[in-house]
Amino acid sequence: MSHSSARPAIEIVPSVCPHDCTSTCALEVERLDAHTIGRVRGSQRNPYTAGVICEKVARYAQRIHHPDRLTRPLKRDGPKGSGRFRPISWEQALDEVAQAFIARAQAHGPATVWPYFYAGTMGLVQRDGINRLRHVMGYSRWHSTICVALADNGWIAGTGAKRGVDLREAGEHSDLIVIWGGNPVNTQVNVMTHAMAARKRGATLVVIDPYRTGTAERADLHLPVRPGTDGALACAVMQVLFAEGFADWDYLRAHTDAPDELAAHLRERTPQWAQAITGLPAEDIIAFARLYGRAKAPFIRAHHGFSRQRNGAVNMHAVSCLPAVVGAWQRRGGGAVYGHTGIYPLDRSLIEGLDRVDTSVRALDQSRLGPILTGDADALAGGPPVTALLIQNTNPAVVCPELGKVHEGLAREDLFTCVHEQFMTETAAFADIVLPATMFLEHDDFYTASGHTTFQVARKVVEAPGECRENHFVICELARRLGAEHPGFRMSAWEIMDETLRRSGLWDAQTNWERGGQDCALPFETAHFLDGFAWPDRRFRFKPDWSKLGGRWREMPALPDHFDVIDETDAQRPYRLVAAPARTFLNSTFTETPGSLQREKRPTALIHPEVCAELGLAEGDPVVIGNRQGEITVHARPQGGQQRSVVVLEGIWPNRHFAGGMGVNLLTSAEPGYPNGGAAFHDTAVWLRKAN
Ligand SMILES: Nc1nc2c(c(=O)[nH]1)N[C@H]1C(S)=C(S)[C@@H](COP(=O)(O)OP(=O)(O)OC[C@H]3O[C@@H](n4cnc5c(=O)[nH]c(N)nc54)[C@H](O)[C@@H]3O)O[C@H]1N2
Ligand SMILES: Nc1nc2c(c(=O)[nH]1)N[C@H]1C(S)=C(S)[C@@H](COP(=O)(O)OP(=O)(O)OC[C@H]3O[C@@H](n4cnc5c(=O)[nH]c(N)nc54)[C@H](O)[C@@H]3O)O[C@H]1N2
Ligand code: SF4
Ligand SMILES: [Mo]
Repeated sequence: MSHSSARPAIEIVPSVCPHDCTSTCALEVERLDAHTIGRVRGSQRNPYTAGVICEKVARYAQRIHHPDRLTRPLKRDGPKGSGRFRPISWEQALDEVAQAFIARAQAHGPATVWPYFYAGTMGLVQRDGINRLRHVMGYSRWHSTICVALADNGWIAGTGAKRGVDLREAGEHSDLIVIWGGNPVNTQVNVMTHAMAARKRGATLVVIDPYRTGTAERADLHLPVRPGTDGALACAVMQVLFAEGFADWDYLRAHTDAPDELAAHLRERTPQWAQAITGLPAEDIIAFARLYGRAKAPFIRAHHGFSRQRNGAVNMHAVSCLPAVVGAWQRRGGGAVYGHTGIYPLDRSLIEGLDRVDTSVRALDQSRLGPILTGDADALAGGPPVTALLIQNTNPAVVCPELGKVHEGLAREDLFTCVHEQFMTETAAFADIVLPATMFLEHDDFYTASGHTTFQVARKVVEAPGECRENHFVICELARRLGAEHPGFRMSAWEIMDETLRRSGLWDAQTNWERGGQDCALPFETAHFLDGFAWPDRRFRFKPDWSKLGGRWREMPALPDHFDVIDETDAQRPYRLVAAPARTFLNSTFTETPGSLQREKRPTALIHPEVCAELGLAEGDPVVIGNRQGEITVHARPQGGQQRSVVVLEGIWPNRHFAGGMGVNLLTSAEPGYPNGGAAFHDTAVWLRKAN
């Protein structure tokens, strides 16, 4: 069949999606030549992701071969934030960054330098290697709060560990699936694969979300709760469960800490009580409680979305109490999951330099970048000003709360900022030095998953364009120039992976790659906490010791409750803004790809039709959303299925898409959540006004 002019067959190469999404899909990538990819598909090798991926990653060729990719190091050539740059060599760029860090550390002490990163890639070597440099140099430590702090603390408060029952098992065996506070149709499509498989078998699907999401549209029952009140809803559900004989007292006595106290405490937290707080009719709360109580194997998929409230950890904990009350953990397909990242037995010390941590160095809160850069003494934890930033894998000029202060801070002429990026993001535009970064298909790395249980190694698939370099290269080259010594700075990414796997007792990198990942799932008894919750007394905690989880615990309720610290509405600000994720963006990533922009169109506020009528707003009209931090202008869309007080704006659109030049995070607060910080992105009281 072969003849000389035939094109070579397209090669199909395995990879792993690196994006900040709990699905961590196993991928198959078409390699057209050494530099070019074609389609990206889901791989069947992983039984959780099972060949299904989201549309944005299926179109990855648009992103990796985007004409706007950064390909050369750049030096600022105009005022701060002007976006004017000129190309320089890697040598010069790295020398200038190292010199700036050394000079500022001499003037203010090493804690003046703050390596600032997040999860643009979830690959452990490329993402977390920056911590090795941080710890060896004594730079300011990192308090990670932008995403999981509230949810992790809330989940761990009761169960003791970040793990739970596999959603695949629920897909096969559960008769009631509750998707609580998340919109997986947008944010992690594979949850729907398993939830819909259950529904096909006859299981009931319940979605608890302030607005009628794509996920809610697939549900048998949608409870449009008022944002920040899930604690009250969970309490009322438990009140009904105890009152109507659905509580499993044998289980409660054997496996939980304070069931009698809980039952007594809940007596007054009736559906009527919760109606006033949640805005949900008491009958609907009772109906849901009965569905849950009668189900043989009810399963809760708890998401991050509802934890992004000042009281988010209390709400997550309250929800995690439900399966303990009815003993659902004992049944196949029953129980709950929020994430599985606690199952991977990984020794991260080589990657992160954990052997070199100095706990006397101050830790700075990721979400409080604005207050930190504008000199808030409390946010600076009593230490020196931050005068140098090294930013990798994150776009804080768009995604961080209190954006007004973030921009004011990034514009400081005395602040030296190096941004390592794939695109000229709005953060990179503020930099002194911009370095061009590889994408996941252009470097090696390995990945844990939160939504499933397989640990996956991925190899580089194609050559990077121009002078793009991986994160690990930048960290090692800076280490050399700064005099930082650690074995990790002298190894390749692959060598670090191999050595980490060896120390962790897992398959070596090559074996993992050849076999398509190592499944770290725990046995049934452990996954269901039947051999004990992860506490010394092995009991689930209805009464968590919040003081062990963070410093802001004194005001917190001892037992599940409505913890009334949210940004409540008042006469001036009668609406609650939910700044939800968009389907074809991933945070601010993919806001550069044509396919995603076409679908998302423009920043749009979903507003109750009656409110639209009152304000004289028709579809598409410009509307101002504001609070004391500022005002933004977006387009209105009347939408039912949500409470009148709820306004939803999907997507972390770059600021340039808004008429006033600032986006949704101008309005969100950097005030830390309880008990240990965490950004409350969906917890914002606002006013609305028709724009002139
Ligand atoms: N397409 C897309 N995918 C993404 C992302 C994205 O931006 N776009 N982001 C990624 C990231 S970083 C993460 S962490 C994950 C998060 O993914 P999940 O953990 O699945 O959570 P989300 O889907 O973000 O949850 C958002 C939903 O929470 C709802 N919500 C907000 N406040 C409340 C509340 O008080 N109560 C209740 N019950 N619901 C509430 C919102 O209305 C929204 O529908 O998704 C990842 N995947
Ligand atoms: N209003 C509102 N704000 C939010 C949220 C919300 O729901 N609403 N969600 C919050 C949440 S959950 C999160 S996790 C944060 C996420 O916020 P970020 O972590 O900032 O996520 P992205 O905006 O996707 O930016 C990631 C950046 O990393 C870059 N990148 C990707 N891979 C690499 C790499 O290998 N090397 C380098 N050097 N760069 C790379 C990408 O080009 C991209 O610009 O946003 C938070 N902000
Ligand atoms: S669903 Fe999530 S993990 Fe899967 S391909 Fe899309 S972004 Fe990546
Ligand atoms: Mo996140």
